[in-house]
Amino acid sequence: MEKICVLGLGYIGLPTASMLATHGFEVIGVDVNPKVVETVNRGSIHIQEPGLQTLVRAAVRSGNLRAAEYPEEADVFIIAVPTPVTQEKKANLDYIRAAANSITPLLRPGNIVLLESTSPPGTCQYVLRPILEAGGLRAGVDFSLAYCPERVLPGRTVKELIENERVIGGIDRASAEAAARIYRVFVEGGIHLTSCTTAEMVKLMENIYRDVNIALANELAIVCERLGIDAWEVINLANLHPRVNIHLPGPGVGGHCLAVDPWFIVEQFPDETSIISLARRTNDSMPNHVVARLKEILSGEQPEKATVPEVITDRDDAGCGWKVAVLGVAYKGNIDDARETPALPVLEQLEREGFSFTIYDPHVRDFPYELSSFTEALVGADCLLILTDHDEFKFLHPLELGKLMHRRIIFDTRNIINPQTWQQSGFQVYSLGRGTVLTL
Ligand code: SAJ
Repeated sequence: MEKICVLGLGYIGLPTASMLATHGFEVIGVDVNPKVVETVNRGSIHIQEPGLQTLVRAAVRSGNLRAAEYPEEADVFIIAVPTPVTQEKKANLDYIRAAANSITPLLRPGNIVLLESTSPPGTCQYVLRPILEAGGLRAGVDFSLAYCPERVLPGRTVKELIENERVIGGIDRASAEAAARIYRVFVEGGIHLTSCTTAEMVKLMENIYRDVNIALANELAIVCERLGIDAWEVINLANLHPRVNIHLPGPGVGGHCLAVDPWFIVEQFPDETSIISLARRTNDSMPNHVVARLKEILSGEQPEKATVPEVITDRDDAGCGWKVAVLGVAYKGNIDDARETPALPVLEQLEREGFSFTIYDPHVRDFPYELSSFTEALVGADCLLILTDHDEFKFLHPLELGKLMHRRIIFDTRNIINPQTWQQSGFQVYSLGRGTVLTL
């Protein structure tokens, strides 16, 4: 039985390791976090993803998946570690380097090394290759080396891992073919072979395309608010054109991909990437816009029990006295992931501006601000602020909620509620991308 060592048991490494284990490979899943190792060895999961629990349990029970803190000799090594950006928007490849350094002493002739982590163009050739070759073996001669970017959508990881087409880039043709042989075992979508730097660029452009398109939608939303028309209607109608696919506006772009990957190219080519960096800045400015709009919405109202602080601090107390119930902090709907979530800058600004707020999210467990139960979050609130498009928020009962609240105002930044129903229950309804109180 071929042995595969998967480095990193996160959102990609864990499903990939489990998938390989349930398809007849002996798999060692490596993670630096002992808690993750212990959880996986129990057949449990530390991240929520539909179908993942069943997959991991099956993999562990089959005896083919085992987790460990350190890598072991194997036939194939798959690196699936994070590649974050630093504060200065530079790619941080430390985790890739550490993973590569840990496998160099274990490499044997005939091995295959695969990188899955999203990486700046050139990483395979100029970062990974020299580290692995420092052990004395030569890539393309003694071992194969390829870039095999993951493409799965969080929330649909298990399904997409099987069904999506894959792009695999080798440092040479033989490396790409060696990698394809492994993935073909469970991938039902087509597998397309190319060079490793091309594959790195393909992966980045997929997410950049989305980020730029969302920035366009966000710009459109702000213009429509000023115009007093409905951006969502504009998008629906424009998308009827067979060659137009405008994405959706929102409170900002989060997650560990779209908000991060574009910087990998901007860092290398700052003078050639004005569109990419402008899109990033546009999307990053959306939390500001949400708070500005919220203040505008509430400025027509006066909080009844405004508590003016006795000591004047350097904060702007514009929001003092208002209680906002925030619904959703995950970076997008129906997932538990709050990495790079635009909800965080929204909340930080609300805090700076003296608003009080409560937060409810039915999926997220781990968040820098305190999370409340649904009822706790709503009691006495002046305004509901929807930041995440969780399904749970699409079917709320405004009449019931209204009874718990102090004022009936809702600001929906995802366009997921039915404005008519809410208006009929006495709510003032505001949406991102719509200029005024909605009158249908
Ligand atoms: N968003 C919008 N408007 C939209 C679509 C998304 O504001 O029209 C926001 C979301 O709310 C979220 C962010 O963008 O905050 C990103 O969400 P997403 O669903 O676009 O993407 P991710 O980051 O969850 O996953 C992406 C996917 N890339 C593409 O669809 C091209 C996924 O396939 C990749 O595997 C993943 O990045 C990755 O790991 O790179």
